[in-house]
Amino acid sequence: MRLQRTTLSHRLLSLTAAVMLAAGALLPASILAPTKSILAPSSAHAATLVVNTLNFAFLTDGSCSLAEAYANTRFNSLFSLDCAAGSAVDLDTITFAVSGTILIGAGGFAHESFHGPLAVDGAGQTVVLDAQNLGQIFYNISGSLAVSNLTMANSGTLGLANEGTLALDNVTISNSADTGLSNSGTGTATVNNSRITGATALGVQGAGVRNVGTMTITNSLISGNNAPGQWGGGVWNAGVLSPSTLTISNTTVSNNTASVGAGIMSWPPSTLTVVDSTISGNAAAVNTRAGGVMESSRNGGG
Ligand SMILES: [Ca+2]
Repeated sequence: MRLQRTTLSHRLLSLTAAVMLAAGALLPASILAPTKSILAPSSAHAATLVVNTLNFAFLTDGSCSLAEAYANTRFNSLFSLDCAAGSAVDLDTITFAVSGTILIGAGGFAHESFHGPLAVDGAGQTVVLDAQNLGQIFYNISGSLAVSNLTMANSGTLGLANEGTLALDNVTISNSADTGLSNSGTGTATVNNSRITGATALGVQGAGVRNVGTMTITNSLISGNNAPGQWGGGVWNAGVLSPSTLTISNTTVSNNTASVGAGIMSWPPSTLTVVDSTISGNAAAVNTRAGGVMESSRNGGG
């Protein structure tokens, strides 16, 4: 898995670079020959970058696209003149002035600590970021990423991968080709009021949620995820380098499938705490007694 994520990171970074390269011909000469004032990390204060077009493309046309907002937060500068500048130090927030579906394709966004903290918030709009089964929309390699009030659909790989500090609020991650939400490394993820549905694990444990870090899930739904031939259809919780910790409260884990541990599968010495939650309708194909919650060799009902 580590190798897979490293490869993915490079892929996402390359894609971002490709977007920049493709956009080069459209950029003013002053940006094509960058000066320190343009591309060096900026000390600018916290910025709000307002996406006002559903066209994802990097195009200097007076409209701020999501690709351009990404670039400005990534380079902590005014890389695109169509959006506000980003900051390397203070929180950048990407908001939306339009509702609809933004076709991301393979143009996913890898966030790292040196980009500065980032929030992407669809509040006030109905925003769907659609990867069209091609790429991954967000990969938080390090640093702080908060995503709220939007849908991430049809990832071609992991729905959202986190190895830093991640906060999700009122987010839907649907129909991912691999695990919906993956938290690994030293990652800490906090999930509130969110839905993770329709993911299919590709040869790994954990279809809906895969936690090998520290994660809290509250007031959420994990449903309709499938781990064919694997363990943990709804949730997989296990530490690789150190025990993981997962707390689930006021959450429904339903109608997930796997070979074993269809609802939730936790592997000691990792810690799983489930409070005031509903575990129902999960189906294990191999160990049919382990449909709901399973911890190591112990069978669970539900
Ligand atoms: Ca533009």
